[in-house]
Amino acid sequence: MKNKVQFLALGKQPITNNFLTKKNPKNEFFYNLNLIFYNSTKLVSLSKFIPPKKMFNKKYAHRASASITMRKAYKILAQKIKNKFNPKSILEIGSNDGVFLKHFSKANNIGVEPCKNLADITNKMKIKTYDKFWTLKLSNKIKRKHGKFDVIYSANTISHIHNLKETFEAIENVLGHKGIFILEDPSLLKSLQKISYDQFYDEHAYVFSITALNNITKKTDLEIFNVEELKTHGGSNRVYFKRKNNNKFKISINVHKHLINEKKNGIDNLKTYKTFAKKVKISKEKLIKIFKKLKKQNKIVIGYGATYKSSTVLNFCKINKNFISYFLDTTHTKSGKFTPGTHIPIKKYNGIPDNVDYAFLGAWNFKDEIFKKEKMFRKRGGRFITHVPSPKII
Ligand code: JHZ
Repeated sequence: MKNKVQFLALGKQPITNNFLTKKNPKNEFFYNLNLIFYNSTKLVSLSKFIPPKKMFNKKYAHRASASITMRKAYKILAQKIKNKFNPKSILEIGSNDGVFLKHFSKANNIGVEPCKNLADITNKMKIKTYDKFWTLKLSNKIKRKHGKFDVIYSANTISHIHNLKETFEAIENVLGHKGIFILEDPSLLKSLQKISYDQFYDEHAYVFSITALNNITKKTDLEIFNVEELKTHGGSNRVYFKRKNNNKFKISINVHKHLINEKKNGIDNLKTYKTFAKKVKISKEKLIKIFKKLKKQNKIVIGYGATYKSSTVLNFCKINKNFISYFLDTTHTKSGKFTPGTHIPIKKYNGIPDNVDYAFLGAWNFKDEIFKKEKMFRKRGGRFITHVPSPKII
C-alpha cells in the first residue's frame, strides 16, 4: 500500500481569512482542498500547504476572545495550570489576542504570534510578544533572551504549522528540564464522528489524532503523559507532553485509553477515511436540498457566525448569496466585509432581525452559547440550520 493516499476532495477553496472588502473582487485566490492519510504515521493532512504569509498576516480576523465560552475556558485552564504546575515562566505559541496569557504574571509570560495586528494587541497589554512564525531560529532567540520555560502552551496553532519536525525541535529547545508542553487542537476522531468536514481548511494543515501525535513524537525527547477531551471547537484534545526522562509525571491510563479507542474506531485504517468521504458527499447533498427548499418557499435565511470552518462548507456546497442573504458576526474585524469565495455580506451582530426565518449555524461549535442567547428567535418560530452531525433544521 502507498504511504500517502488522498481520501477526500473538497473542491476549490479560497483563503478562509480573506474576508473581502469588495463584493466582487478581482483575482481572488483559490486552491484545491484535498486531504491525505499517511499510512506510516496515521497523520491526516492537506495535500498541499498554502504559504503561511498568505494566511497569517496583519489582517488576521479571528479573535480567540470573541466568545464567552472560550473566555471562560481559558480562564479555567490558566487557574488549572497554576494549581497543577505552578510555572515561573510560560510561553504561548499562537497567543492571538492574549485571552489565555493575560491570566499570568506579566514578567514571565511570552507570546509568539505571527499576525502583527494581534501581537500589537498583546504587546500593548505588556505581554512581550514576538510577531514571528514559530521556528527553530526564533526559539534560539527566545532562549537567549528569556531562558527555558516551565510551561509551553499552544491552542489551535500546532495544527497550523507545516513543518512538524522543526516545530517539536523548537519546543524541545526552549522547554525546561522538568517543563511541560500542552497542545490543544481539534480531534480527528470527533471530526470523523460528527462528519464535520469543515475542520479541514487552509489553516488546518493537520487534524490530529492522539495516535498520529504519539507516532510523530516517538523520535523526539517528548512523550504524551495525559490527554483530556474538550468540548471546545466541536471536540478537541488537550495533550500533555513531558520529557522522556522526567519521572515527576506518570503516564496516565488516559493515554492508553485514547489510543485503544482510536484504534477501535479505525483511525489507523484507510477504509475509515474512505467511508468518511462517502458520508461527506451525502451530507453535502442533504444540506443543498435544505437550502433549495427554503429558497423555493421564499424564506429569509441568514448565516450566524462567519467562521473559517463554514468557508469550507459554503464553498464545497456552493451555497452563496442566492441562499444566504447575509451573515451576522460579533467580530468587529469581519463586519462590513464579505465571506471568502461565496461573497455573502457580513453584518455586525445586533440581535437577529424579526423578519429572519432561518439562520445557518456557521459557529455550530458554540451552539449552546448561541441557543441560550437566541431564545426569543426560536420562541417566535425562528429556526437554525446545521450540517453537524447531519444536515437538519433545529
Ligand atoms: P470559531 C478560527 O476558526 C480560526 P473558526 C483558527 N484557524 C482556528 O483554529 C479556530 O478559530 C480556533 C462568531 N460568533 O471560534 C465569532 C458570533 O457571531 O468557531 C467568530 O467569528 N456569535 C484559528 O472561525 C465565530 O462566530 C456568537 O454568539 O471556525 C466563531 O469562530 C458566537 C459564540 C460566535 O472559529
